[in-house]
Amino acid sequence: MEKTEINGYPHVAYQRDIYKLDEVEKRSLEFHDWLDTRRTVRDISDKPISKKVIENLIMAGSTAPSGAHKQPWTFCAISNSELKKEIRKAAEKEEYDSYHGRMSERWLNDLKPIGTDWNKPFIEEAPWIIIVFKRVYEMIDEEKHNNYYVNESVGIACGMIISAIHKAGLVTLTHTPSPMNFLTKILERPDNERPYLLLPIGYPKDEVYVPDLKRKELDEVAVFYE
Ligand code: IYR
Repeated sequence: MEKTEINGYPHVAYQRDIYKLDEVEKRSLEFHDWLDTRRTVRDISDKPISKKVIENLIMAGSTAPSGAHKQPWTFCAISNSELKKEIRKAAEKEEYDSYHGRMSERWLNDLKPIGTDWNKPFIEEAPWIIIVFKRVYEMIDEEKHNNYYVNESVGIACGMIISAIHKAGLVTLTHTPSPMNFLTKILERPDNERPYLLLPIGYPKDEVYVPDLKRKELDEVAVFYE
C-alpha cells in the first residue's frame, strides 16, 4: 500500500534502504568519525561562496524535525558588505560590553582556552552569514498562533545546518552576541521572529589554528539502562 489516511490526512509509505546490523554498525561508526572532524573555525576566508550553496545548506537545516511540523525558523542569509559591516559593528559593541563587565570572572576564565574576545572580524570577512531566527508564533487571520517546542526545533535545525556546512567542506562557528535584538532591527524582522544564532560561513583561511580540545568519552556522556 503506497498511501493511506490517518485522521483524514494523507500518509505515504515510508521507504528507504534497510541494512544488516554489521553494516549499520559500520555506517554509524563512519558517521561519528567524520562528524568528529568538525571544528569551530573562527578564521574564515573571504573567498566567495555561491548563493546556490547557501540555499542548499538552508534547505538541509530546514529538514529538521519540529513541533507539529511548524518549521518555526527563518534563515536570513547575508552577503551584502554594508549590512555585514553594520552587523559586525553592532555585535562588537555588545560583545565589548560583555567581555568588559557583563560576563563573570569564571566565564571569562572558561573562555581563555578557546581564545575568544570581543573582536568579531568573521562577521565581515565571511562571504555569507546566516542569522537564524526562531518564529515564536504565526499570525493567521490576525490571530497569534503559538508554535511548539520552538527552542528545541530551532536548535535541531541549527545542528543540521552545521553538519551540512561541514559536509560541504566549509566551516562555521556559533556566534551568540548577547543581547542580540539589534539583529531584529537591522534586518527589519517582524514581531514574531527572535534572533537565535549567527553562523558565518566560508572556506577556512590558509593557516588556521584551533584549540587542542578533547571531546568527552562515551562513559562521560552516556548512561545505559539494559
Ligand atoms: N557570546 C560571546 C561569548 C562566548 C560565550 C561562550 I559560552 C562561548 O563558548 C564562546 C563565546 C561570543 O559569541 O563570542
